[in-house]
Amino acid sequence: MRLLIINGPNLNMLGVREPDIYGRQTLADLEALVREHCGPLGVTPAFFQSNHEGALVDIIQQAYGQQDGLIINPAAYTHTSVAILDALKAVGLPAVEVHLSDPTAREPFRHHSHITPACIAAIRGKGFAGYLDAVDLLVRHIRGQA
Ligand code: CA2
Repeated sequence: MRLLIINGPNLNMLGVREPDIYGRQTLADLEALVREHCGPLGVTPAFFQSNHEGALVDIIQQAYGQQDGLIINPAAYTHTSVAILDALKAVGLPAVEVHLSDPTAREPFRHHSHITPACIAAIRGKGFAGYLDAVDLLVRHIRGQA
């Protein structure tokens, strides 16, 4: 099973700034953790991070026919991007939305997600563990369909 893990704008700054909110570990640490978790499950993960909305739309489109599922932390685009919502709907792959923090417990402008309607689940506020839960959820979902 192939899963693509997509991280949006500023998540390349993990471990560099704002450790109180996002922790001290880096994006490379996150990717290594997910890779380690995927191995015994027979999942091949691929990773992509971009600060650009169009690049995120492109990679979602490219996943069509190539990946079995998507894990996406759209970061700030969560709250603004109809383009990412439309791309997820267009490819129709099972997707899980992940947030390190719980945006619904932060500023009001973070409370709404444009992305959730295109996802089978949204996991918020569990830090890196949320990505591992997303892998488990997708594996159950995709194998359950087979
Ligand atoms: O909690 C999350 O994962 C968010 O998606 C993170 C976004 C934020 O806009 C969303 O509301 C919730 C921000 C990502 C910024 O990442 C940084 C990481 C380290 C240092 C600075 C920013």
